[in-house]
Amino acid sequence: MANLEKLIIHWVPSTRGARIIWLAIELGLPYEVKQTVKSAPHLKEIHPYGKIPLAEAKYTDGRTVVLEESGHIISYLLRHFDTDKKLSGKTPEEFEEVDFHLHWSEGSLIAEIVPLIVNKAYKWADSELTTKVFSPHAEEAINYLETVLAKQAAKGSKYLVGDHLTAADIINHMPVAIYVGGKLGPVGPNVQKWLKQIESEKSFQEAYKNEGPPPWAL
Ligand SMILES: N[C@@H](CCC(=O)N[C@@H](CS)C(=O)NCC(=O)O)C(=O)O
Repeated sequence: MANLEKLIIHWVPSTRGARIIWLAIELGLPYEVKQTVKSAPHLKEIHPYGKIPLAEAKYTDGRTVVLEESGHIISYLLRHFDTDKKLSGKTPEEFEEVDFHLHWSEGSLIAEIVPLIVNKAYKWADSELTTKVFSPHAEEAINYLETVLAKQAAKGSKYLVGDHLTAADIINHMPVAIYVGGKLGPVGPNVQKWLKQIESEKSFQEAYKNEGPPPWAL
């Protein structure tokens, strides 16, 4: 069977890119970070969508598997390289919960938060659309995480799924960090504690060591 020679991670500071570096570190994969800029034309030559994160899994038999879209990249890497199920969920129930977060984070959570960042950046924060539609939806998503984390805390866990860091924490970090750091709405104590906890992990510190200013400060 061919082995992974290298995972090339195309990365831009202050984007979703570092979450893939974080995952690669946690999985102990050989990886190389190629820094670029958003919408760089060469990215579309690698994958026609051309967004960050974008990764290329290079195998010892000469194959290259191009990986695009956070949830898909993470799920591919878990399927192929998380042999002891460390980051995928140890039990079938935990596996489903992690898988839920891989979809929910990009499909729901970030979708509720992006309009708030845009409004903040363009100073439309007092628009009716924000106060009546976007803010309540984002708040609902963050409250959902608060509920999950409160239940986890009652069981003695500091993480979203099971008793240790999983891909659920990794994928949700960025949208929550933006929401909390950008002061986009109220945040419960368990979400705040969770954010501090995962940001204190060694693998996080390593993955984010070259990170630029947060998106709300750009
Ligand atoms: N849902 C996608 C979002 C990808 C995305 O929009 N990435 C941004 C950076 S965080 C990007 O590449 N923007 C540049 C552009 O829009 O051309 C994922 O999670 O991979």
